[in-house]
Amino acid sequence: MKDKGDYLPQGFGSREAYDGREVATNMVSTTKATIHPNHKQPSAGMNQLIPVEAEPYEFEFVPSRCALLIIDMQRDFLERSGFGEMLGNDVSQLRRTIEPNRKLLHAWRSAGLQVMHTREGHRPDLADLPPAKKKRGRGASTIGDPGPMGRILVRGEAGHDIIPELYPLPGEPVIDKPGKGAFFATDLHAILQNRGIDRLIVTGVTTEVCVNTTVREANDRGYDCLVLEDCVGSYFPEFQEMGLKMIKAQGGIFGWVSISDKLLAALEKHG
Ligand code: C5J
Repeated sequence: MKDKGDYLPQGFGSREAYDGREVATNMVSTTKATIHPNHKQPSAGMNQLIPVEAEPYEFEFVPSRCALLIIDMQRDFLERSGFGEMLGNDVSQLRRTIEPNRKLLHAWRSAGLQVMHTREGHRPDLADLPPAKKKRGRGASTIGDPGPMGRILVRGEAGHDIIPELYPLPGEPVIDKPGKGAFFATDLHAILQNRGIDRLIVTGVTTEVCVNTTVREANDRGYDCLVLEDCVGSYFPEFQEMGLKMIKAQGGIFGWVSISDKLLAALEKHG
């Protein structure tokens, strides 16, 4: 059994930082629903209603009640020679989201606002992996098999972890999810409720799969979601386009769509 410190991305985060992380995982129950002492308090401006230019119409939110939810920015999906690329996908379609996410994450943290991360993956014994999910795809390698960065989509493996550029800080919950949606079989809803969150800024990968599923789940639980076009990515350009259209269609049937510059401008103006 590898030591979890072995999985830290090179040059990023210390072993102490990793151990101190607030991890919301289905493998072991270590969730602490407290805000880490390092967490900066948001300024008074962050308690007021802020409008952001968006489609199908303006998105309004109170920043202190809104979490940045970053979906599955995992090494196996995004890195060159990861599992995604091994399947023949063009990872540059996802990698273009790294820099806008990095800028947004920096601004969000600097304003003392809440950040949460998710990772798709399974227990090492695959007890939470539905046989149907394992079988589907029919590729030579599938979930649980050895991949370029450890066992594919298995918790604790290098490829399952979050890319160094967006690595979670202590106090930022990491939601380990066995499904596509971040609410299924996780404690995300409880954490959001405990923290008084009613709006989500959703970013990450992939637009039509885990981002869309999570936005739909959030919508059914009463959250308003803003999805940032430049901060979400798909291996398939046509799915990127349609995935976003589906969210904002019919007067915002699942939520709103904008770009990170517009959100950052709104934060700066009112912060
Ligand atoms: C995610 C996937 N994260 N595409 N997973 O969207 O299988």
